Amino acid sequence: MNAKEIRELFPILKQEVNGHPLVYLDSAATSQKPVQVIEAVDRYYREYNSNVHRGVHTLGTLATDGYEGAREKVRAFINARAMEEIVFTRGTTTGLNLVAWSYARSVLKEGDEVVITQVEHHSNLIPWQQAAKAIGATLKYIPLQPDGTITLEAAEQTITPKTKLVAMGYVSNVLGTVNPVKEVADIVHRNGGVMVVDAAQAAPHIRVDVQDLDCDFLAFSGHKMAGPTGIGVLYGKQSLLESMEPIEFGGEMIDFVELYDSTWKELPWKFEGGTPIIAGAIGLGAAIDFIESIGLDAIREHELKLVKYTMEQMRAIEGMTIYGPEERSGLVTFNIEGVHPHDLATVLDTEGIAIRAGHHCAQPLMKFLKASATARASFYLYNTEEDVDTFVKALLKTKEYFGNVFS
Ligand code: 7TS
Repeated sequence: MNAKEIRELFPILKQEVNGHPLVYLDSAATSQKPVQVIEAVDRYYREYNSNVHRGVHTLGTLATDGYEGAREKVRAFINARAMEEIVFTRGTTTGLNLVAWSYARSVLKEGDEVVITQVEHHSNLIPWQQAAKAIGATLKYIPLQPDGTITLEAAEQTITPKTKLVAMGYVSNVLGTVNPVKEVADIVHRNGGVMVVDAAQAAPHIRVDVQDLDCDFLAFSGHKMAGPTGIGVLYGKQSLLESMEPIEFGGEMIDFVELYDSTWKELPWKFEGGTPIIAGAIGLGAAIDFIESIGLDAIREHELKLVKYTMEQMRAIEGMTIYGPEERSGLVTFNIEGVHPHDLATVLDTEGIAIRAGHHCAQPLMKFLKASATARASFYLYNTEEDVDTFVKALLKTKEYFGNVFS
C-alpha cells in the first residue's frame, strides 16, 4: 500500500479545514486514527460493552477477552517475555510517573544519582526532578553535543556506580534524534542501575524490542501510534515489577481485603486499579494490527524519505534554522528568521495545514537551543509528498508576507 492508499483509511484526512484539504503535520503530538481502530472501539461500545475480569456473563467474557487480547498484542509488538510485564496506563506520562512514584521512591536513597538529558520531554524530566528532591538524590544531566545528540563517551562519564536510574527518550520529540538507548542501557547495567526508556516517539515509528534493548522499564502512548487517547503501556522487567508497590489502590487490583490490611493481585493487574481503559486497550490492539499490517520497516522508510525531501526544500529557504542532527526520525523542528513560530502556525492553519509551535513540552531543550519557541512539522505513514509541497509553498508565502509587512 502506498501513502495515498493508506491515507484513504483515515476518515479525518478527507475533510477540508478553512477551505483547504487538510494537511496534518502534527502527528508527534497525536496521530490520526484509521477506520480499523475507530471501528474496533465502536464495535466494543455497540456490541460487547461490559466491565472486565468480574462477570461470568457473555458480554463480560467478550470484553475481558478483548482487553487481555490487546495486552498480548502489545507484548508481541515490543517482544516482552511475558504478559505480566505489560501494564496498561493512561499514557507515557502515567507510565513514567508510576516508575518514579513506586520504584524510584522505594529503591533510591539519599546521595544516589538519577541521570537524564536536557533533551527530555517534561514527562521524562519532572517525575525524576520530583523523585530526586523527595529522596535527596542528585539529578545529573548527560552533556549534549552542539547538535543536541548524546555520545556514549559523555554517557560513560556521567553514569557512575552511584547512578541508580537513568531515564532517556528513545526518539526526541523536538530533534527527532534516535538515541543509543541499547548502548546506554549496557553502561547503566555495568554500573548497577536501571534503565528507563521513554518510547513515546519511538513505538509509532521504529521497531521497539525490549529484550534487545535490555531496558528495565519502557513507556509509550497509544494515541501517537494510531490508537485512541487515554491508553498507554508501561513495560517493566517482571522481577522489578514484582518488587514494586502499586500507587493506586481500590477495585480491580486487590486479592483479599480485610479491615486493616489488604493484598494485591498478581502482575500486571496490581498496577491497574479501578475499571481499566477497556475501549482504549481494544483500540490500541487494533492499532497494533494496523501498524503490523503495513510494517514498521515500511513506515520508517516512508518517513525517512519524506523528512529528507522536506529538509532539502526547507534548506533552500533563506533565514531557515533546522534544529537537530541530519539523521533523525520523521519530524523537522525549525525557525524562520523574522517569523514567530506561533504566527507561522496560525497562518498555515488558514491554509488547512496543521503544525505545532511552542516549546513542545521541552523547555530545558529550548534553552539549550537558545530559542524561546520553535515550529515543528511531524509526519506519519499517511503523509505524502504533496503534503510536503503544500507545506513548503505555504512557508515561502508566509515568509514573504512577514518580510513585506515588517520591512
Ligand atoms: N515523551 C515524549 C518524547 C513525548 O513526545 C510525549 C508527548 C510524551 C512523553 C508524553 O506523552 P503523553 O501521551 O503522556 O502526553 N509529546 C508531545 C508533543 O511532542 N507534542 O504534544 C505532545
